[in-house]
Amino acid sequence: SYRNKIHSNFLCDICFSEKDYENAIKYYTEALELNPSNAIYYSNRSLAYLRTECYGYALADATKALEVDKNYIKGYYRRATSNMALGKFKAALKDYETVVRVRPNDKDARMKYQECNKIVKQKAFERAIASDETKKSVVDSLDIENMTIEDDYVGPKLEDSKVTLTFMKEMMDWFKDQKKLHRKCAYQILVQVKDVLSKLPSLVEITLKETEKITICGDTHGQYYDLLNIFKLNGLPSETNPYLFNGDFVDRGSFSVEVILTLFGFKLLYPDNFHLLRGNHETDNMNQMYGFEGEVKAKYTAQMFQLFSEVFQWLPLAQCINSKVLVMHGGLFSEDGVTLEDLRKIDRNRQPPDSGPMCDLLWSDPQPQNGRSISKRGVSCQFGPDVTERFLEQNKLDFIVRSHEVKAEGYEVTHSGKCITVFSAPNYCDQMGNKGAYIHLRGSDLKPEFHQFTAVPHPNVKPMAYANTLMQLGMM
Ligand SMILES: [Mn+2]
Repeated sequence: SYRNKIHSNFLCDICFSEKDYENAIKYYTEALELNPSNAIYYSNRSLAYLRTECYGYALADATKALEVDKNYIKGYYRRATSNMALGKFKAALKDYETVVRVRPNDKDARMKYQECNKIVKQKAFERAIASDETKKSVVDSLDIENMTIEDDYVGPKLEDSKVTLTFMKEMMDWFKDQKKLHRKCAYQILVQVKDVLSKLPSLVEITLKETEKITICGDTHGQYYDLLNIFKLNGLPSETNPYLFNGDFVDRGSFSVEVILTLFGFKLLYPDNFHLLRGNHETDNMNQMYGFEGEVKAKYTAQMFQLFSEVFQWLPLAQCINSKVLVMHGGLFSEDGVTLEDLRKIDRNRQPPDSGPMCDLLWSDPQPQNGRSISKRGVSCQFGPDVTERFLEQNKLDFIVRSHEVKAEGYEVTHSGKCITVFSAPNYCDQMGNKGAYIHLRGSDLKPEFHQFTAVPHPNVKPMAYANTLMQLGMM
């Protein structure tokens, strides 16, 4: 009823204006215990799950809302958004279709239907050309040598086609002033880094000497100014100041191009002392929804996005330090018995599959209780302390370091110290109020040492500015 709607919107406003989605979820869960047949509560909790990236739970709640009241229009929108977030575009389209049928004069509904329909058609087209022969690399169709740099470009240029420390410093300052690197230089970096990454194994193994230390950073998600702050606090990367960035460099934050070109530049400058692992956001489906594809198209071209996609496919999936610490973006596996040898053998040059070890490395999350559960995200699984224990024992490891989840303190130690989460995007999406963190590991004892930091200001371009309109906050 109308009164009900006003009432629930009012409650929703209180919870959501504070951006305290965890408490909003708690609140609606309590409300549902008292009144389990309230479609609005399911629908509102679904939105809170969407905001906290629990797309599997969001989908379940939207479905439940529609079971309770199949005429509840918002339920269809929520279910559609959940499916979009999970890359299930056809299922999403069905719900938008329903809304348009019920409300033929609703312009907003029609617009969303058309936007979703466009994606479904585009995906069908992509599948059709993908099955024609093996896909050609963008590299073969580029003539970088003959790209000219216009006289009025006064920004950084590679020196003899090489990335140098001077170039890196100039480029970081250039980006800081919101200026664009010349496309020729961007292409040079991409082609060279593809070559470097493609020569690495899927599981990278490094050894730290007694006196050496490495810095491990988690998700950066296009927060370029926070990345610069990490370098300010912890020193620029160098041969004696090695870094490992653990995936999810792009999407959400609107300075993803700047983040990724900076990270790729350092990979070229210090290939043996600067490490990058793939996250679940270094993938086509995520980039289409969460901004990176849109950002590259806005700042450069669709062709350049294709090349980024090719490079992402060559990012390694895991890294082992001194045969004792295993680092990956997501976590452990849907089945017991996976060995380091299995990880070495993964044929990674592809979009990740829906299941199996490659999917799990990018997508899984730890859980406090033993065993495994269905993923709150709707992809891969959640694994308990016993799963971690068995994996470490079988592979003679001490602990794992993973990222992938925002944490209030920037890091979290779980599974009796054997599963560590690190997240390096402070005040994630300008909303979450969390700290960022990075970890120091020393060769002498491999004991994790945590360093926290807070967000720094950035120019007035909001997160998700380049994301698909259906994923933008006001649209859900
Ligand atoms: Mn992630």
